Amino acid sequence: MNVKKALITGITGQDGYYLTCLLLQKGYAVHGIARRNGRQALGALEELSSQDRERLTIHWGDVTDASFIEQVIRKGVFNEIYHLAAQSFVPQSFTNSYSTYQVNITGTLHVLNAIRDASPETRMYHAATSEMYGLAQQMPQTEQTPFYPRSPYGISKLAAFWMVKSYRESYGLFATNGILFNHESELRNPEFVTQKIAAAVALIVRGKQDVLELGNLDAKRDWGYAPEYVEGAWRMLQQSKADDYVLATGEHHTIREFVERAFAHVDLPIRWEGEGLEEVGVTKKTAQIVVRINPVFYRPAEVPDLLGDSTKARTELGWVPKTSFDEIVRKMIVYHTSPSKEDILTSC
Ligand code: NAP
Ligand code: F7E
Repeated sequence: MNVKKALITGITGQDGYYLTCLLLQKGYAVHGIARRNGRQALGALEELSSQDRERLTIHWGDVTDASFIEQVIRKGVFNEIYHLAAQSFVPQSFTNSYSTYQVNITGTLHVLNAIRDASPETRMYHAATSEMYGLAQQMPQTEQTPFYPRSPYGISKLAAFWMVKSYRESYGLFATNGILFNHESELRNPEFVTQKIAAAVALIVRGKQDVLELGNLDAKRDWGYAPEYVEGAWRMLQQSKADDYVLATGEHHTIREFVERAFAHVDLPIRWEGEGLEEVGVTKKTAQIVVRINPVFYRPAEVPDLLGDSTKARTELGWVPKTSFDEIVRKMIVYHTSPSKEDILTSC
């Protein structure tokens, strides 16, 4: 039997973890690129069992290093490359725009050049994003919706999106863009709003934190469950022709709703009082203030409302998101309130 071989850049992130599990379950030989750090820490992959970790081959290096990327791809002769590595936190892209462009644009260029020059049969997935729609010009957003990015992150991903399309058309590479809307999980990095809320609510209910400080409560996001989204990415590479696909649930909710549901799940329902910067979230039972607004979390330019239409992926890939908004909130809260977190993660 021919064992398929895959390379994942950004393997230490949230999606890297779930994609690793999926590919190991499918019998792939999985390789990953991870940035060197003094402790050889593997980020989200630290949650893997030691047996699963031993099945991985890690190449320590940075996607901004062209010769390193070329060497890994030339030697590896991979069937599939999932290019997930990115500076993915939108606020940081405003303060560190140069490095965001370096990693997200130049990193993608190096992967594309290496595939074109050293391994043209390799299929490539690029992690594009709903942030490219930014100040959305249509509701809901499809593959045909015009882009209007609102941050250096969105701009960098849009540049990389066009590079992938251009290499597909210019050199005949099997290169796809997955336009993924927000997807969350127990392993979401703590700086993203869903994980920040879930972690804080779990501490507040145990009396270990007083208040959760947030920025814009009225932004809306189309939130799905990460394990289902990486499965969609895998499906994109199993098609007979490379193309670009939106993955989204088709439902959007405000940050405010996420906060309300999270507190409801720990049996501490809240109500809102006041307006603007003075608005607070107050527990219904004890009138304790548990949410405040801190303008430090506002962005120079907000993406107010994202809502995806994934009809193309549903029709052509047979991809269907299954986990509801409420279930995502519940899973993240359960993870943070459970004494044995490792039992909750699905093992590979
Ligand atoms: P994540 O948790 O932030 O993971 C990003 C990964 O990229 C990490 O492994 C990180 O390594 C790695 N990385 C960053 N800079 C690198 C560099 N210079 N060289 C090598 N590796 C580098 O992001 P995620 O949520 O898993 O998302 C995966 C991809 O999908 C990203 O490209 C993201 O922009 C995109 N995306 C995410 C969403 C979402 O809602 N999650 C939606 C659309 C698109 P360290 O661990 O060393 O930082
Ligand atoms: O913000 C608002 C904030 O940081 C969501 C990345 O995976 O998804 C992610 O980008 C919303 C924004 O994710 C806080 O203003 C309020 O409107 O969780 P987030 P994001 O910016 O949508 C896309 C698809 C990606 O591709 C990205 O890589 O929440 N918000 N208060 C806050 N956000 C944060 N982080 N922290 C707050 O305190």
